[in-house]
Amino acid sequence: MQLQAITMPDLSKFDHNAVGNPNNNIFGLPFTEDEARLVILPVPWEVTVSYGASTSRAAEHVYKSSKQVDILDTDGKEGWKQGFFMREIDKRILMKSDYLRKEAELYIDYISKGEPVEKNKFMCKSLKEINEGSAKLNQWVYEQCKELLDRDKLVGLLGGDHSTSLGYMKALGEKHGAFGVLQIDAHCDLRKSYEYFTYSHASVMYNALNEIPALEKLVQVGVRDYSEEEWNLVCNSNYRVITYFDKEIRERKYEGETWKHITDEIVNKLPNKVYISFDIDGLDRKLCPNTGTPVPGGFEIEEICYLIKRISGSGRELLGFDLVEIGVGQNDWDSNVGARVLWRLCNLLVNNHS
Ligand SMILES: [Mn+2]
Repeated sequence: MQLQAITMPDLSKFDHNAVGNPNNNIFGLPFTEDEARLVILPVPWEVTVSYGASTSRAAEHVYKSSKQVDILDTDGKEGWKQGFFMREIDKRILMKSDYLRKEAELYIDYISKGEPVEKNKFMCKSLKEINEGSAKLNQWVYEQCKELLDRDKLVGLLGGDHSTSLGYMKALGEKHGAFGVLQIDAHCDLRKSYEYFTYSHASVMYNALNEIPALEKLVQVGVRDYSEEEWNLVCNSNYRVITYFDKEIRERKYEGETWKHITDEIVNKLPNKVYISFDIDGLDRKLCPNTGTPVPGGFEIEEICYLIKRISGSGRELLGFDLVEIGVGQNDWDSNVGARVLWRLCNLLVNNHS
């Protein structure tokens, strides 16, 4: 592979304590894509969401809120100086998502009344269109991520719903071989074609396990809402899937175990290469009030950052991350929190590689 010449960004005129220059990119940083070590790929897609919609608009809101984040890498290494850059939101993807979302709403409404899909030609056509559109989206994400990885960029995917990260995980598997996924989530996302949507947000890890042989271990933390089908899949996975339920973690803490002790155990379950799939609903709802499928319970941001730092500290390689299911509400609280989580993830990823 030919390595491209790395253009070092000139930060001499950049005052990170000053008011943000509106012409700058995410977090008010002055990097171009070529200069940036880490590229954020927005994926404005939420066709199969089952409850609250809005996450297809999250990336533009997070981008706006990111300008308010103070540029300080609290984990130490000033990783941001290597450059973060967010690509423009692809309007065609957003429009396609809006169009198919409308079809999905009619379809979900229809099947929720217990009507059989096979008997309704219109519904069959909708379902086909949605499944084909989702497969195309996966291919698009795969191609974008592959191209970035081939240029030796670190990639952070910003959803969109949780289905958006499948293509990215595929590209990583091809590039890196065996790897593990740390999934922070209130849900397992292990349902087989939920509501007959092959690429449902609720099926992303089921599909990843099926379609990505390099994915050797899936470690889920914070799960507190799951079906019997998912529970059986975890139990019969021969430890390919290990789930740390929110309830279990809390009970262990009540019994006096420390988060440090529990994170030691979680880290030890992971292989040497780790991808982080961060569904914002893994956090306490006060931090993501408008996420699509909120559930009581959940983590503080710092608990998750600590876990990721411990993975880094163990010598494991962080391959990349996604941050998905951020909602958009009346005020900018969701995107404000989202931008701060994104900032931490970007720094933790870059610091792992320096
Ligand atoms: Mn999820």
